[in-house]
Amino acid sequence: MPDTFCNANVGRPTIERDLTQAERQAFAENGVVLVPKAVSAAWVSRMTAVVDQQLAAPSKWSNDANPGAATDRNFTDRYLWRENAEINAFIRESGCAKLAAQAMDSQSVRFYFDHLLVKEPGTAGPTPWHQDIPYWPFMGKQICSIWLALTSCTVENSALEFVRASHLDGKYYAPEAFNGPDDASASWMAKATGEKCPDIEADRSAFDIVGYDVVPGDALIFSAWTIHGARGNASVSSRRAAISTRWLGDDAVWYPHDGTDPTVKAEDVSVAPGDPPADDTVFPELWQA
Ligand SMILES: O=C(O)CCC(=O)C(=O)O
Repeated sequence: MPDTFCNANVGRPTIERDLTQAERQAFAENGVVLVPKAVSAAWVSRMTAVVDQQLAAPSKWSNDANPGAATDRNFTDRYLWRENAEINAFIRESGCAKLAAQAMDSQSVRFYFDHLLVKEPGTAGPTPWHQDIPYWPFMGKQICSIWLALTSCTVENSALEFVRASHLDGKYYAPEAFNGPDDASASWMAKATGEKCPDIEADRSAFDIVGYDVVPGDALIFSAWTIHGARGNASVSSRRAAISTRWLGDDAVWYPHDGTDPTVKAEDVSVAPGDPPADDTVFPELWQA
């Protein structure tokens, strides 16, 4: 059962829970696990406020299909933790670092980046099926995301779907732009490597697809190697919003190469290719067993 405590730094009640043995096993076997009530309502409300702020004033790392619109807007923003005090508090104090460590069976975890993912009502665009690892300048199996639901959503309204156990396939699929091939803010993907992700929508029955309806505070923890995607948001009235945080475990190594996310580049870090990301400024260590 989750236990409630008051975090001395923040002075607000929060919830911290451990993964159960069954949840750890589900992550290992399926490459994804649903974690109900991963964080408290207070964190959901604080991150929801950040989403509202970023929609109104996107950062240079945003990706916005329909700026300012209340409907049909597929919006992401990322890499805010260094300037945004609320996200900085979230990654350090919400308990997510420990959840990531437990899922990956890792002795320590370092933080990579935060990612806000919003689909306003009536956003037709799906999130293409993809793996995360080819977007990032890292290699290793102990790398994961925690996608925290800030709104309720069903699979029909753009809750995430996964190809179960695809993290074990040994495949490395080239990244795809979330807002389609003409998306200028994703031009960095042009030089990406990897084979083309299979056309899962063309024959869904050929894949073992699992989707998760969620309520605010639920989290999906998934391996960076697990294929995942989402439909558009079919709701005419409800936003779908989430914050995904990216975590590096014991076997992660720095692997800069063409076509990866330019938020952190080789010149920004003090580590050499092939080394663990032991740069405490860029990839802070936020959990140790
Ligand atoms: O929220 C979405 O639509 C996509 C999320 C995703 O791909 C991720 O967090 O890695």
